[in-house]
Amino acid sequence: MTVLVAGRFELDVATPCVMGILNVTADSFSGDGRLDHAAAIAHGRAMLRDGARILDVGGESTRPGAAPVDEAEELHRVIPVIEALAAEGACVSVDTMKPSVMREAIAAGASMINDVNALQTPGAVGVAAASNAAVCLMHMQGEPATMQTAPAYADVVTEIRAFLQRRASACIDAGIDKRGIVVDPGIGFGKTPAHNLALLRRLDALAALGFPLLVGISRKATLGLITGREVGERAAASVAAALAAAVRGARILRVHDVRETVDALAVWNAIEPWPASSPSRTTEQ
Ligand code: 9MG
Repeated sequence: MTVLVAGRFELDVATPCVMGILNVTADSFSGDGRLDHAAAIAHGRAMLRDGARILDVGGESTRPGAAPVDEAEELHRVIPVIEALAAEGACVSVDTMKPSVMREAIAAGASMINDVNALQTPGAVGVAAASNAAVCLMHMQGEPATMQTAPAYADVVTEIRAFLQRRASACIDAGIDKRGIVVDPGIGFGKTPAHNLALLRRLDALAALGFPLLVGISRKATLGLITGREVGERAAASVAAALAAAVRGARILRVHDVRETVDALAVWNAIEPWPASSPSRTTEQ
């Protein structure tokens, strides 16, 4: 499957593409949050100029221990940003766990739902099925407040693969178009660094599910552990990890450092073309 249908967009995911992270929060783990709408919109435009194919707009931080945000505040943060960028032609994803925010975001022009809870909140699958938005189903063990306390798996790859297959099947049974489903192992969400590295090494097993695979490792703690660098100094480590993920089958890289990642993917492709080697593109239907 090489095309991802997301609202009015058809994204060619035969080759890897970049999703730019647009946090409209005060407390993003990577320190990149922007509560000012105009600044967030300007940053979104800059990421599009740098080559992002999708912008992932979020108003509630999911970093370990982050304070929850209520629905009204989350809507206030994300809707104006989604409206503005979608009206300019961007393929916008909304990063939320709340069905009500999903619904309003789609009405504001979002073409994709990125749910770190894999649409398990009651009502979430129904909202997605009633729209033509794509969905990203991410694995998380536990919940953001406590997920890093003691993550444990018998076999992390097998368990996460089975979870993603179950969630994708539930979505298809509920009427979600299978051409709009993306799966994601959820690097850092209820996982130790060893779990994260095991998953990155075996992304091929997750890609084999047949859905485009999204990986988000940008600036995360595992990279800090490997390099000894603070969160703001992890761009090179993030690019290296994104490339390694792409080589193993990831087709959407969720990143902060869009320009650097797009350039690295282009250079890799020039040297060693991706298996299905056509230039990545996004078209509006
Ligand atoms: C919101 N968010 C933070 N990290 C993420 C990741 O790795 N994947 C997805 N889909 N969303 C994420």
